[in-house]
Amino acid sequence: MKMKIVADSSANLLALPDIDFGIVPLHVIVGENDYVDDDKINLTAMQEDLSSYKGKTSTSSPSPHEWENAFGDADVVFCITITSTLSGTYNSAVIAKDIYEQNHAGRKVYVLDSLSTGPEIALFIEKIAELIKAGFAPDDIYKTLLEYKDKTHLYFSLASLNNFAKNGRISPVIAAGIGLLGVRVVGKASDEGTLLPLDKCRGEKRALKKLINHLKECGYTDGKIIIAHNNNEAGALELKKLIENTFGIFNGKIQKTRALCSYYAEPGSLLIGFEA
Ligand code: X90
Repeated sequence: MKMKIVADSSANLLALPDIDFGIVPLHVIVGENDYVDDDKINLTAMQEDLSSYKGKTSTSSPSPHEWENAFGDADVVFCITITSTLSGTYNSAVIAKDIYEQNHAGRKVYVLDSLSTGPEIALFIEKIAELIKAGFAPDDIYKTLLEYKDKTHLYFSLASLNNFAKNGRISPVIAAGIGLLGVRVVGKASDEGTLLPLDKCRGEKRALKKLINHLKECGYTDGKIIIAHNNNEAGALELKKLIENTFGIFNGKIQKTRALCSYYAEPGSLLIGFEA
């Protein structure tokens, strides 16, 4: 039985060792330019374009057809999407699932709405890969995944909320002031899969301190952690050091955001997914 993991590009991953894995790209649109969030994208060019362009910019979700193509010829697909509350990506995956299962009797697609994005999705993907390699049956993998989802979190420190507000994905009142004079917002993915602001912080140091406090509140001890940063390796390394100092371990890794997360988590931002 051929099993495959397919996720959208908000996971910030391109490949997975020893596992059949596919990524479906979202798009970042800057005027006439359509940046496809795949392995061929020039992220530096996209960022320069975004910084200099004065007109409207936006993002768009993949079509059902793109999902279907990524399912390939797998008998069982585990499909993980960015939160359905902020993107049409999940809806289009569900449509693709129905078509795929109708066209190929006996095949099955499990679609999981992550209610999150980035590094928390990456944790889900790694968990599924582990379970596939350990030889578990599809239904058991899916059940375990749902239990796992209750133990993971996504927190962030965002350098600006401009693109969130401009695209109607957060209220302008909440966005006001973030980004000015180094003001950051620390917050989390809510249970409903929306952006929940928790603290306004002046300066990165304070933001990192808040993140550590949130880890403690969640009961974090030594679980897996993935940090994703947009052009802020120094901040990611500082956070890693604080985690080591506070919890005695950094059981994780640091990744760079790809296009979709880089658009909303603007340069200087950090995302952190962890198991508590
Ligand atoms: O369909 C589309 O065009 C994509 C819309 C995506 C909107 C959300 C992107 C979030 C990217 C930003 C920080 C974390 C916020 C967490 C909320 C769940 C990452």
